[in-house]
Amino acid sequence: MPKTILIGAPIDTGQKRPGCLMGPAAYRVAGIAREVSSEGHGVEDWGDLTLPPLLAVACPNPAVHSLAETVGWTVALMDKVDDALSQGGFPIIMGGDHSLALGSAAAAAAFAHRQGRPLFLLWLDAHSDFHTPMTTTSGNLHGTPLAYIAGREGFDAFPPFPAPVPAHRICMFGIRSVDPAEQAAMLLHDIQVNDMRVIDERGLVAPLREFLDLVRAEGGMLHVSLDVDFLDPSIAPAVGTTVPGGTTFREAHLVMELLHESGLVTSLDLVELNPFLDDRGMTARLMVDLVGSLMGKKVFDRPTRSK
Ligand SMILES: [Mn+2]
Repeated sequence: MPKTILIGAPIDTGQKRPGCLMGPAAYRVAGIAREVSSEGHGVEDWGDLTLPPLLAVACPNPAVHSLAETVGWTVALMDKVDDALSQGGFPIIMGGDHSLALGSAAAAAAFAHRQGRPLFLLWLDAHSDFHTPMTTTSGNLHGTPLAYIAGREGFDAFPPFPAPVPAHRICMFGIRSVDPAEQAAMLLHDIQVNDMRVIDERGLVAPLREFLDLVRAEGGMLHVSLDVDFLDPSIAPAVGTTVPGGTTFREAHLVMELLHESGLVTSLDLVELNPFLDDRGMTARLMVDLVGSLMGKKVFDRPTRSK
């Protein structure tokens, strides 16, 4: 396992509920570096990114807000995550809202392209995030990264996506909230959607293994984007967009354990944690626990903790 590089992305501008900018600090307080190193992996914390000087950018959709800031964060992340990958590291981007994936996935795509390897995307999220800046009605750009990654039009204000990821290399998991405009576009693009209905019927293991087999067969890199709202709000309340019916504690750990066993994951986003909404750090701790499982920890036989 390559050395883990922690990159703080204190980004709040992809949506309207303040608090995600405290995410990186919460992950550190919850012991993310210790969790990684206790599984025997090297870890470096590169600190938090800062917003570069803003460019003059515009979008014809008047609903879109914080465009210049989101473009700025995207550029900063493209640079820093690429650095981490180029040094042979395993970057974990600690968000920050999901707009950070515009930059982290772009960096992963640029790096994979230079390596001559295909990039795959695993989207663990309640939402499909398949809006473009032109189709969003909320104007919240945290709902757009998958459309950028898939090469949809409407991102003129952003750097061109380095190597758009074809639909068969994108897998959505845990989806249970999709806007009509997104649904139509997803059908058009033929994106594989494992919504909660699929997970109810087939379980997690079979569809996830099918996707991982594909990554392995094509010698791909795998960027995983883990949104807090992938988890059920009863175990992960610290998110601005709770949707009932999310994955359970065990299901989420199982995903991470399968990912660990696959050895295929090359970069990871942790997004949408809003510590201001948390209940005594339970969500931050759960997310850090999930990172532990991705690093190889098994969840069994643990002492009962007092809260
Ligand atoms: Mn999301």
